Amino acid sequence: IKMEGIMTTVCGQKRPAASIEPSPTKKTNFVGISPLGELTNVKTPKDRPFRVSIEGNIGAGKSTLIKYFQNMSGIETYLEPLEWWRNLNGHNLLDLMYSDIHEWLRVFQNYVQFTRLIIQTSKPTSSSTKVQMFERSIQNNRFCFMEQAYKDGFIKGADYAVLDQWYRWIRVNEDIELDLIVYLRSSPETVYERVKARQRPEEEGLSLEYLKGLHESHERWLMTDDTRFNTIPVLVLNADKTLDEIVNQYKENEQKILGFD
Ligand code: D5M
Ligand code: MG
Repeated sequence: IKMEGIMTTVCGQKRPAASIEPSPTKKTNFVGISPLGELTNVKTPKDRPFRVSIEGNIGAGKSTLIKYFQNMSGIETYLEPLEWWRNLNGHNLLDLMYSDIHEWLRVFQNYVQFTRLIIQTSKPTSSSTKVQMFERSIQNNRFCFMEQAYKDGFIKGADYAVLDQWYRWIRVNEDIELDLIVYLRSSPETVYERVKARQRPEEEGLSLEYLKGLHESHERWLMTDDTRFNTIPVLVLNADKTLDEIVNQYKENEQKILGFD
């Protein structure tokens, strides 16, 4: 897939690289039939702020985007709780996960899902909050990292099934609805360079192969019209550009990203 240009070809279909897709009629977000039955009682209250999740590969620039928006009035931002993952009663789950992924990815996925649930269901701190902006989402966990972990053989069928049951229960019983996903779309080679440059200790051994897998997983989740994977509108931004160009994209798309347009 070529990353340049306005039009990109995905699964043989032409698709604009920066556009908001109309939200298809809501069916279900899930692959297969749930043993819990049809998801008819999904809560979708309208008396809450606009919810946008910033998605993209490791090193795509999610935190940078969030920093751009974080001091604007009426916006609450929620960075990934990296410090929770790094210190759970003294255990560095992020480090354990990268040091032995077959052994630890399962528990890491569990804890990430749990912490994302806490964050994504947190009430805005002020009644004047118009927008809640999240760095990644519980949907990301389910449809991107978890799918890839299973595909790579890092978690087994039984692990996958249990995590999936948790997700389904959450989806029905909590309001985790998102109104928009901003996909910072990058090439694996670009983010590989950025990850190496930022030198997060846990990510030292992170391979280009792993980033390629995660890239494909983001593509399958977000660059598709298949409503079993995603029904949330997606705004795609080119994250391969220089920082200045990227900030310009934020400026140009500000109203869309905040749900005002
Ligand atoms: O960095 C976030 C870090 O956390 C990065 O190393 C990926 C990892 N991460 C986040 N969510 C997951 C899940 N669900 N499974 C495995 N690894 C995960 P960032 O630069 O913000 O992408
Ligand atoms: Mg980050």
